[in-house]
Amino acid sequence: MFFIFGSFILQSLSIELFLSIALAKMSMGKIKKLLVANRGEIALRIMRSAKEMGIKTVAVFSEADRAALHVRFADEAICIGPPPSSQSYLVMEKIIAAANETGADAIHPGYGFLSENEAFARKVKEVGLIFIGPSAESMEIMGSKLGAKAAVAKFNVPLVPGTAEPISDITAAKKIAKEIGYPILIKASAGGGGKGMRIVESESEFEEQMERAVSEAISAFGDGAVFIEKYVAQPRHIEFQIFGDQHGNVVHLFERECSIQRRHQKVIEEAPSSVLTPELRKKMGEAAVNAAKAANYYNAGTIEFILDDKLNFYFLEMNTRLQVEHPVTEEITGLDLVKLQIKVAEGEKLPFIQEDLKIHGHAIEVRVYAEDPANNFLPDIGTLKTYKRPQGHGIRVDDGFEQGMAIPFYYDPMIAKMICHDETRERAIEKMIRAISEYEITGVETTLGFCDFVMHHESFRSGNFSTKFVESFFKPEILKSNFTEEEEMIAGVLAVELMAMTPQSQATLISPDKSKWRKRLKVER
Ligand code: MV4
Repeated sequence: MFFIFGSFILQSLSIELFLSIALAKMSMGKIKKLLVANRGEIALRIMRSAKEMGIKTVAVFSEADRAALHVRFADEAICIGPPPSSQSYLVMEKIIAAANETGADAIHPGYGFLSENEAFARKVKEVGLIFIGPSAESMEIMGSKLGAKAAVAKFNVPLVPGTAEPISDITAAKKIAKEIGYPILIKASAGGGGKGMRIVESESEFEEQMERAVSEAISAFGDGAVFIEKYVAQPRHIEFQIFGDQHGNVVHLFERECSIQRRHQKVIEEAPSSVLTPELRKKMGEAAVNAAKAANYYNAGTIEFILDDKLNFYFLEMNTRLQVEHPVTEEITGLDLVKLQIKVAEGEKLPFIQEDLKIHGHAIEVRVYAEDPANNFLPDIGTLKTYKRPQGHGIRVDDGFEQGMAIPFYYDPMIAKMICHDETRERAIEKMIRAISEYEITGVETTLGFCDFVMHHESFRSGNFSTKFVESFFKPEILKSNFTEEEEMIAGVLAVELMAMTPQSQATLISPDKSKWRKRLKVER
């Protein structure tokens, strides 16, 4: 009897213990407070999703960002140093200290800054915090281009013909280049953004270009390893959004077309791509999922492909972060990718399988930079004298500014991302044209006029364009003056009339905003 009673107590004790461990495990992954190690629109975008999930938010900011919107939006904010990012947003210790000080249990790196830094991901984990992103091991595999190519090759992902190893011996390299066939590309293994990349048209320029590629790679990445690939002329840049959980499930969330870029900086992205057939989408999607599996990948990632004129596709690299252009994927899938990232980081399984996912309509994103497209896209830092966002159905503006704010000179000059979503590509373009015309920004030059030019361009509208779009079709003069001779004559007449007026009537006739002069001239006509 005593024995039975004893074992009953023991049993119920062990059940209780089991239950409490299980409960602790279930809530262990639950994030209560999230530190966002970023600034601007992406910090706000991440915090919005966290807030909806009942998660408290912590902002970090540099001295240049004291008045920034992400600081005001967060539940708590900590200053992490002087304006240069090398002394603030890039200092791992300061960010981890801020997390400890505020009792945050997770860190979201956003994009840029520390988002693809494997040492940071490792450190965050070591101090017992959750890193919202992939494992440091996955980041390490994909961080080297050659390492990434070697890993995905084992999973049947198509690669551009080329060398699998870094090249150092010129004679051997020339022999390989000849076999591949000119033109070829020399790329830096540690590369990114086209740095350390050289086209070689023929054998006679091989040595010179190789020397340049190596020295560029050393100065930019401290690593001179380069490799050779067949040069794909006028490719399209198509990337697949993938998502994995920590239980081995990986799906793709379709593609984004990112061919409209200048100097390796994207300006316009859309989803889906107008060149993919359902069959090609399925094939590329499967290759993207395989590439992610090759790195035991979880959380959000992007597989970059180039597509040649015969619709052959090749893996280029993987980006192990949430990307700037993720909203177009959100619009066509109806998913909130940041919420999904947080849930996956908490240990949850993906709530869907591939077959559940469908494309809804078409989404286009334009990046509004404080840059002057008429002047070689030079950054134009200043204060937003007027800042009025467009409104209406299917328009989303992700930004980090309000009227009167200054764009800090220390960081990326992106003012906003504007995303238009509609039933078809044509309607999304029409909506974007309307939205651009409604967007009012004065005080700085912006890329809005350039984006308007692209939206009207026959090559963009037909869907028949490549990564060469900007250099082939865009001439700065296009934006410099598009007044007709007649308009310029009216302007002259108005100027004479104005000189004869009192200052008060002058002020009522024209606004200091140049864009209004044009509207006025059109009315006069
Ligand atoms: C290429 C290529 C053509 N052939 N590789 C540019 C940056 C880096 N991510 C890879 N890039 C390219 N690799 C081969 N074998 C053309 C580019 C390229 C490009 C790629 C994607 C988006 C825009 C681009 C603009 C110019 C060149």
